[in-house]
Amino acid sequence: QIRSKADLAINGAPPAFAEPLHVGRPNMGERDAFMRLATEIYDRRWLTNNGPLVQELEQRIGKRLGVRNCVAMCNGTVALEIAIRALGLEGEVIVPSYTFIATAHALHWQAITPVFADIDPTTHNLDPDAVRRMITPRTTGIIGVHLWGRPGPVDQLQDLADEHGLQLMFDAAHAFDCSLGSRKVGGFGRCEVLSFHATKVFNTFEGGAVVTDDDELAEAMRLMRNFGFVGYDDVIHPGTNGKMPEINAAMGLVNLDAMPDFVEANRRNHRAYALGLNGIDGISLLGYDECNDPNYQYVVIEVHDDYPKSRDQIVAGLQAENILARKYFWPGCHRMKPYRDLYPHAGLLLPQTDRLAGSVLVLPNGSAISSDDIELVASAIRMLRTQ
Ligand code: T4K
Repeated sequence: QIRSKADLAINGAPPAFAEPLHVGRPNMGERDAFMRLATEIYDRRWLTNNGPLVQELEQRIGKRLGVRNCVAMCNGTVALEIAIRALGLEGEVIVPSYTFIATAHALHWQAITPVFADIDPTTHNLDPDAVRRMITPRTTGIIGVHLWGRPGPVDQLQDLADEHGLQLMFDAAHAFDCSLGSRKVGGFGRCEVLSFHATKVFNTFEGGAVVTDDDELAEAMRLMRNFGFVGYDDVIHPGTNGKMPEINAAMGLVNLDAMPDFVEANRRNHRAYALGLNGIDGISLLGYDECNDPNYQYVVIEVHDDYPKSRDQIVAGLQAENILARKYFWPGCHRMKPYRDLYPHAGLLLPQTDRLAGSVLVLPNGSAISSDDIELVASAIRMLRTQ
């Protein structure tokens, strides 16, 4: 525990942690089970191109999420690009700016204009009224993001999409295995995109998938992820290389078995953070609703005006302790170089995004973090307040 100002690294004390404490330390399932699958891959000499482990992973994820199709991909960004193309999006597509840059890039990369809409400051998800204000005759779709794994306003967005004849899809990179009440994430909109990056609650080293109940859409995406090939010689669709390798699927199968442990560790960590941060004026921890089967992957705190330091000062203080807290998703996509020149006035339309991007920080979580670690992190934040 950091008990006095003199214990803080910014005041010259040794850092609280000898090794860096990372936000996205990967969750790892059983090593022996992974090695067994790796050996099978070696013996089989089938390394990629829709191998048996990829097919098994797709089956298991589809069943788990209650969707008819899971199309595994090499990462979440390519999965987004393929889904966007399969839906025929063009012109302008409305997205939040308060998201990882990949959501916007997946559009811009395909010469589609990402039009940034503001968020609801309490949920951090798209505000349907703000989305409505951004619809123009060039709009073809909306991409909602279930930020931090908390499901977005799916019904309101679906109503808006229906009213204006727009396509709706979701970036569910954070929301693997989460629900909205009794409805599992995976079945909302025309399709939903998952990321299985190393830093996600469920990882395949790198990886991703598009899940959908639309068989035709799934078939198109299966073609697109494999250059449009059907059989050995025939190309019937434009495409790219979005395939997931077998070794990634092996990691996925092992990690699927361990999901209850990962989520339980995250939930335990969340409780420990809630306890540790309790009563620190000016700091609030973003909660999860138990009814929505959260995966608790992100420990998100907001620094309010009555905390005497800025968010960036806290981050600097924590980094001095070797606690690598992150400023996700600062400064918002609209202020990143590829977009700020294209949309110089976007900031005026995004007051909540600007405010949140300047006041949120994400703390270390995952199965590699212990309750002692969390006590130490919380005590650092408590002491930094008085510093
Ligand atoms: N949509 C949304 C809403 C997303 O959040 C993301 C990805 C995507 C789409 C795209 O999906 P992918 O194409 O990535 O599948 C990280 C991840 O790279 C990215 O996947 C994730 N979102 C984003 C929120 O976070 P960085 O640049 O912050 O990651 P990085 O490398 O700094 O890792 C975070 C921490 O984790 C580091 O302090 C080190 C630690 N770490 C990381 C890796 C990779 C480890 O300890 N071991 C590791 O193997 O973006």
